[in-house]
Amino acid sequence: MLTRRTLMQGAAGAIATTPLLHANNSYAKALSKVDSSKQWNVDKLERVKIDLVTPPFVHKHVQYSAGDPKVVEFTLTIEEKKLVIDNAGTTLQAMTFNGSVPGPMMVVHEGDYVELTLINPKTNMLPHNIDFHAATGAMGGGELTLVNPGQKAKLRFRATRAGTFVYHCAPGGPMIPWHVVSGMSGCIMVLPREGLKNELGESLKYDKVFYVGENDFYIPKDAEGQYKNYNTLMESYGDSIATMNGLIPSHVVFNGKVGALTGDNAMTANVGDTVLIVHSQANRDTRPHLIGGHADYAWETGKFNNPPQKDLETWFIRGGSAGSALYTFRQPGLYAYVNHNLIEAINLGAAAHFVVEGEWNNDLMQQLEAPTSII
Ligand SMILES: [Cu+2]
Repeated sequence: MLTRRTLMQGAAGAIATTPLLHANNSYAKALSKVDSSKQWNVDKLERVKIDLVTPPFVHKHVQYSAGDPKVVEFTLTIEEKKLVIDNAGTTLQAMTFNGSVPGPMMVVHEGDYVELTLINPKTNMLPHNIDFHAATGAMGGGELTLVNPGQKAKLRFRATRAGTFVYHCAPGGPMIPWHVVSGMSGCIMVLPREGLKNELGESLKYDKVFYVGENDFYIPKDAEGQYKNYNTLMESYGDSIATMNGLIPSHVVFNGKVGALTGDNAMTANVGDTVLIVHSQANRDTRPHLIGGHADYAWETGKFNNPPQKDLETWFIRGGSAGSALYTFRQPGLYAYVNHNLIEAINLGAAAHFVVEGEWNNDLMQQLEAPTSII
């Protein structure tokens, strides 16, 4: 019999379960649904040509309300060149996309078509290609983009999954790890068409986005224990493979060099800014940590159609992937952003800085007594 009491119990039960159901349903509804079986006439879609920028910066883009799919055009030019990778002048015979380590970050929206022109100038010595983890199709486009010096190729793929994904060179056999640890990786961020969402399906927006690409380098040493300096890529090959196969990196760095993102090159923000930090590692696991801050939201695996984790202290980025963390700075100051293997951060180089300006909040932290003698 339906009484007022049972009705109320039912109502109470409904209330008790509502938040969970609400969260799941909202998130599910909020996910962008891209029908990859729908055939678009690519020739009639709007085309956008993007000028890529050097990391940690990211080209301008809209975060949400992306409208119909677009064809987004990018160009990457491969540069083989010697780079200085620490403050002692140690050099790497590097291989790069667009001259930087990591290569530039690309941003598109789920369902867009990515159209990449890959150029291998004749001044280079080696064949290269690009494998997009975001792409669907054999070798991630690697077989279709293998270019000798003096050649270029163009690949189009549909970005059917939302998230941050690594791209890297993969020209075959032992060339693959050598090219990757010599600098040939980068990241593409495929945003959901309606932007990022929290676990309840509510919109999340960022004021700034930075791209941190982490690399492990394996610089051979001479008999005296000094890092060797090579005149050409091929001259470095044999020693480099032997050092790589020892699996002990000589350097673990953000953005190609010890100190690339510290001091004058620190990333900047203001108190109240919400910052998205995208972090890739194409070869090896890492564990980013913002000292004195957190990830308000983190997509450790980088894939935006999963609800983000909240309030993380350290997040884990699997080798061969890119993840991201969203944080609103609440206090001014100098923040170190590190790989929290602290040996790798402090002794080998995997550290960056954020300089944050604004008003200090004593409620969050206050020095009650300055250091003074105990006696
Ligand atoms: Cu390559």
